[in-house]
Amino acid sequence: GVSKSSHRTGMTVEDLKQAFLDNLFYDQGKFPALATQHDYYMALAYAVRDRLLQRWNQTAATYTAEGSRTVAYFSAEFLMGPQLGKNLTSLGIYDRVRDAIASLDLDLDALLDEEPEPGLGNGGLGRLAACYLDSLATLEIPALGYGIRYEFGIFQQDLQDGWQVEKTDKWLRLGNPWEIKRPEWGVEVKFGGHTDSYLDQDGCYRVRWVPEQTVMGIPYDTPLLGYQTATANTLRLWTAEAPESFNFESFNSGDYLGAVYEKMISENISKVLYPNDDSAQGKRLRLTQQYFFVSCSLRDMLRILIGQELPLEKFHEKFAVQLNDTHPAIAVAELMRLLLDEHHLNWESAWSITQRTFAYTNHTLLPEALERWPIDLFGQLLPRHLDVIYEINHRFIDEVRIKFPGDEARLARLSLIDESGERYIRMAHLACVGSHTINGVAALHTELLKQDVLQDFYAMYPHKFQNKTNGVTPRRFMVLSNAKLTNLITEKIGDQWVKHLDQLQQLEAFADDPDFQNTWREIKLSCKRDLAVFIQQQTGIVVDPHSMFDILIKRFHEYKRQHLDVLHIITLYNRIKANPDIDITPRTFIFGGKAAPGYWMAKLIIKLINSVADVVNRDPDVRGRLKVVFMKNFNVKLAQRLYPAADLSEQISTAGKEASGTGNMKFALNGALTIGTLDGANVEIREQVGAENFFLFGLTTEQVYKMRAEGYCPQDYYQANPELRLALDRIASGFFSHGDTEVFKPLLDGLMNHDPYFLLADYQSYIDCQKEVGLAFKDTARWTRMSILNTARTGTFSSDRAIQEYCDDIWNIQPVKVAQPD
Ligand code: 26Q
Repeated sequence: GVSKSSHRTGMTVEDLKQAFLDNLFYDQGKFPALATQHDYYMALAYAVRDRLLQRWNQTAATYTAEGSRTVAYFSAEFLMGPQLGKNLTSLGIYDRVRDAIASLDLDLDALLDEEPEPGLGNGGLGRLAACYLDSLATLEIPALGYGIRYEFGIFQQDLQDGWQVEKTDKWLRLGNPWEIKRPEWGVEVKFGGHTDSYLDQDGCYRVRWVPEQTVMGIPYDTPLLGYQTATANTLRLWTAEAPESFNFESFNSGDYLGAVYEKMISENISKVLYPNDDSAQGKRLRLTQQYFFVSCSLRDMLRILIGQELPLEKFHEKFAVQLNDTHPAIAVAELMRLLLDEHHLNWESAWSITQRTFAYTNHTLLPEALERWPIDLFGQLLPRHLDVIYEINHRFIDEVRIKFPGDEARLARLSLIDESGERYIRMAHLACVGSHTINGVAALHTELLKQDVLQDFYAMYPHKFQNKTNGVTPRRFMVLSNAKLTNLITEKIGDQWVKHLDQLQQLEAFADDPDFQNTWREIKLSCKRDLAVFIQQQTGIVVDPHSMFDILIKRFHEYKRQHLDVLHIITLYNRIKANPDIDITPRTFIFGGKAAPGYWMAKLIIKLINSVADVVNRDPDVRGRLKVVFMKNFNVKLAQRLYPAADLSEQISTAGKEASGTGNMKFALNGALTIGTLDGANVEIREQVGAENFFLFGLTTEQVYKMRAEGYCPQDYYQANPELRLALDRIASGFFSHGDTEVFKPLLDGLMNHDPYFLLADYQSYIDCQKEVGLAFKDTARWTRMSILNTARTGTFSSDRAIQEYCDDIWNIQPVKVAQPD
């Protein structure tokens, strides 16, 4: 067994301190006089990792011995956030480590801040994957997260003159103490070339893929410890390396540079995360990334299966694979290829295993975001998979023909191949056909999938459709990021709520208790003070912690309507300018979020926010009443500072566009009230907290559809609404842009002439609703009661609830107990 020397595993303050000093000397090669803050962070991280390893190995040994059924979560993105604080919380040694570090005259918060953000995702989808891995480990479900170890994660956002500027995210520069490289489990992945057919020894007709290029996939493993359990699951991310014998011809002909060039090309595969979270422009490298990690992962799973002496026919019994959107959907064709060509199963057996293995989660309602690959590009990269997909399609279309005879239009709509113009492969169709279950991520979203986006698949396979409303982990977004609120809740209702978030309901009993309300309010104020200090450090802007903190943080996209919030700010500003004595609830508007680098309109909206901020923050007429702050480089680290300090959560997407949202849940759990549309999970949040504790505005999805069908004319709203006109005219006049009347013209022209996201139609409803918000905030007792009820009633949005539903309804998997180390 493992030796139990206490400097590796001991949990007393003294053990932890010794381990830290030991690592500083032996791992970092430093002594205190030379050590940087980062050295201290690394020394502490390794001390914590040592304490994870026992549990990690114990978990792996248990799963191997028991041959446990395992979830494989396939995702092109995992937005994990920093690991040190999270692991301290999971191990239950946060306070002891703080003391150990303090005894050396160091500050734990400063060390935590040294950890670079592992930004291996764009936003909601990647963060959801991270929350789900946390819940899987906490619920003691055997699970593996499979993805890509991008050398550069999501770009770092800088601002220059109010414009977004992107910088490369070199998160690995100083090393990553959480991962362990496992070169012994490297696998080969092949690309390109052509297929031909041959007769094997038994005279069987077989297809052979003759690929052109090979790369190695090398796994890097990170332990994921559950909250106060012994279960430590694995996040396994793949890096692309050139195989030694990369290009025989180049090597043999003495073309050293040619060989090195090709090495460089193959290492490109895992170089950088695509920074789009919407459009699916068919880039070859993106498809290469997707196939690369999927192929590595499936081969890895086959290795595990065979290692446990299980037959291939049990693949779907050993593993449940969840496809996080269509990014890994090529797995359907790859598993078929592996079973057919490399393991010689017949089509029927291979297809049965494949369909029983996969389940598919859809995350979008935007038709332009559905992934499609041009056939030519696809066939060049994956010629054998193209054949397999044609065969899947052929058999599927026969099935449709039997169910819906004579309906040629339906066949064209359902086909895996889009033949309306240039020919494309439709990845969502491949995922739907190859999976046993298809799920949406909020109740409304799932209904819209069934009635709209995937209606033909719903007609074909109604039994495949399920809803699984998203959830978020309370360990990171409450316990770790909001210690003050956590302690208060635990004082009142005990500590079981952290794993059973429904228990927050017990707080309802205190919603009207004046003492509790006072403490609740003081905690919120204290979180706001902390944020105010940070804002001043970061931006130089002084904000008043007593003002309402009105926060909008998410990726920039027109459908998310950050510019509707801007119209509200300008409206308040105009009211104050017209009537300096007007009574307005003081507000601090806080924005954060990145725009895809090629998304010009989103970048223009960021520029608009910063331009309005410059004017508003400097105008003495509004002093003490309005402040506008754009926090650059929004990421998990920053998010953890913002949710606890929010009074108002802005969830203002056009109805029918946001699949779910998850920030909305993090805000509500931290006691923020929501102003929102009936979109995504807002609908369910409102149901839970009660209509009287939620600020609802805007068109419904049906109204949006109807308006669009009947012809929507945004100009009419502009003409009919003087305040709206004034707000738009202010922008057009150059008031916020030093007299420049051109810069925001594309934005304004878009709104006046098309307004596909109905800002002008929703403007008045939003402004009226914000007035109610302002009044409610002045009534402190009422606001505090509403805030408490938001926390008390949103326990259902825990990712534990979501994962339990996936386990019961999709994966059919049970927990496996791992023995606690002594
Ligand atoms: C696709 C092709 C090529 C390059 C990039 C992409 C790509 C990458 C990321 C497409 C989409 C994404 C991310 C989507 C996403 O984050 N969707 C959000 O998922 C959340 C979790 O379910 C929901 O809460 C949000 O409503 C949804 O917008």
